[in-house]
Amino acid sequence: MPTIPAAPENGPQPTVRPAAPRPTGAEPDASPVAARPDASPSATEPAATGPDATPSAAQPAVTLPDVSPSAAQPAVTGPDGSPSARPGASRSVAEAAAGLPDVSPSAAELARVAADRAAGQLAPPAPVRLDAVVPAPERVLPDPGGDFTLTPDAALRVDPAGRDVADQLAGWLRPATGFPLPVTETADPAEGRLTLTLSPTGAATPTHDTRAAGTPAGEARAAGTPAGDAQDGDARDGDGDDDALGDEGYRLDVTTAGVRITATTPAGLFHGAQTVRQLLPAAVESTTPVAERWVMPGGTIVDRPRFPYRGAMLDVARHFFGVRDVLRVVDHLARYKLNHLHLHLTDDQGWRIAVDSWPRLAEVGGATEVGGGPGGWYTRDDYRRIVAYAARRHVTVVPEIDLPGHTNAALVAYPELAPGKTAPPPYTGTEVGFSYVDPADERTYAFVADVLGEVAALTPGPWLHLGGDEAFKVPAESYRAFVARAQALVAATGKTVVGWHQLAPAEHAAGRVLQWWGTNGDDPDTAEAVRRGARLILSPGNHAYLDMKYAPDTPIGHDWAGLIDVRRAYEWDPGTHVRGVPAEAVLGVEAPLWTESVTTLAEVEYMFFPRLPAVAELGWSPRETHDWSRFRSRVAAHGPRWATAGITFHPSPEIPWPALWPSTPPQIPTQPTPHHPLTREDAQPGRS
Ligand code: NGO
Repeated sequence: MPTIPAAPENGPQPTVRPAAPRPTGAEPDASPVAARPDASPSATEPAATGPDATPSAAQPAVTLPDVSPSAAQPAVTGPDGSPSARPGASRSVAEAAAGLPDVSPSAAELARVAADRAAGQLAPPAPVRLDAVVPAPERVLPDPGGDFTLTPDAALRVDPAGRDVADQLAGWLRPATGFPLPVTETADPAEGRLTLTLSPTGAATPTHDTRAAGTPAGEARAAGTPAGDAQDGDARDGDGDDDALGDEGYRLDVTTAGVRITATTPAGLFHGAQTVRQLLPAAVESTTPVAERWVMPGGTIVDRPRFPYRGAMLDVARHFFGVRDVLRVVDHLARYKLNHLHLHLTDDQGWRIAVDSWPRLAEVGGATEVGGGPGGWYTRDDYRRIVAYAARRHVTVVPEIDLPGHTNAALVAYPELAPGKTAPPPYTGTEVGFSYVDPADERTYAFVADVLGEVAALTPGPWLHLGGDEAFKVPAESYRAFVARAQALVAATGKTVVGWHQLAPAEHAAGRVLQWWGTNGDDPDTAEAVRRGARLILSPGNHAYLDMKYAPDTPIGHDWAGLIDVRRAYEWDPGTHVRGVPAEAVLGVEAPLWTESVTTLAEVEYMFFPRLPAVAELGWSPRETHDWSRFRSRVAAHGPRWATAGITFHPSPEIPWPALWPSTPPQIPTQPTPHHPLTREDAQPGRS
């Protein structure tokens, strides 16, 4: 068991929370975690060198719950329920399904015919319902007669502005289908045979009007797939028009003739493409070709988010996570239509971003982490790579430089910033609240200005997160004065301030956003700050903190804010959670993952799933769709998807996982999976 070193002499006071227990070191052979079947060395290599490499393909070497591939992909069974042969990656589905080698054109043709016949005998895939999407769409209009089957000759026709989304969608679908899925740009998507069309041209005519086909919007609402009422100041009109899709909305029409995504922005197209991915059978997550009938349920979805800010936070300071891990986290967010990744870049245990004007911050401050590991930091290129990868997935990076507390690593690097001007020892424990930069020294403000300036220059997004939490040792008046100056320094970079809600008593700054992490919605200071103009991101510690344990026996995580099972993560309303804060003042939601006890990507995923989709749904879906029993059924269907994609998750007993899974539920990882070696390489300065 990794030891948590004793606190330094100037360390924490006894008022702080107890350290989270680290996972116990179970014997390797006692671990019920199954190795991913395709975790061969070649499979662990990145699929491509650029940021566009799909991390799910590049990093399959994570642990999986003990679910056999056949159970994870129940659709690929013969009529008698026996597993069908699973074709290898290097062979076409047709050849493999026929059991024939790749010898000659005639053999290949025979194989194709045989495969077609075999495909006809395959058990139909577990049907995906149009209303099974997570997060729940605003409006769902099923058309049982309109199912679409993706075939080998399918192509994506796309308006040039949607090209990048189409390329990404094709990239998600090609590995499992084995189909070429060419992407062609055409100004007139209706030209030629329509298959998958992405059109950013706004209110385009649907390929097939399902309302005219007898599934009126009112009927869908009555059937329990409600449309959103106007709320949160947005323009939902409830009449089924798609003329108010906004910045992120989309319309999806699935007919026997094709699939069409319509949106006014690439972000909307991207969210629509993620919905398409979810409407295909779970086997679409396979990284190798699978014999499957790629059927999508017919009908129309008109969808847009409830809140503009939907995010997750990764604490890369307590334990460092390399670029590849972060890219994979971005993919997880994007699946569930989360559009912000908050990176907690600095804390007592490590400084994770290179700052040219203060180089020792990363070089010295980055060399530690909780438990005494080697730490790491992002070079400017590393950070740019994360930002670019996220941007392509319509995820905005929100960098946090936590000030004035949580700064031990900075003080180790630059003792001049410390109140006593002497370097504290490096800190690798898990206490909080003991460190701070000297608010009485002008040099501190030069440091803050330089750091914020450099980070802002690297960050295209509008936000800079100032932290501000748990500066217990800074007197209230000095704290408020420090925050006022730091907020002004953020404004000078052109960015908008975000900070933990401890910023509330400080003066208002234009546009500022407070991230509320309380556990009791009765918070007059925050409500008052909102009255003065602040907006809120909701991250209630007892609902949205993904570092909390699911249950008492969860092997990692905290419990200071209570246990958070999936239902607790789901059962709250961001629009009404803090007394005196109206829904219009709520910018959105964020699920933070602090990593005092989280050391690997597999553990990140274990704490994320299935709770991250729960918080994502609170941020995206109209309140009218909120329904725990429906949510748990919808999320259950994602278990096979995660298993197929090699994503670790908690097999929560609250979720009715598909019956085809083994009767013994998948087991949780009981010991940390070591960092992938490539991840460590990513930590090396100059490598990206
Ligand atoms: C608190 C604290 C963090 C801890 C976290 C653990 C905030 C905003 N400050 O949340 O330093 O890591 O709890 O749950």
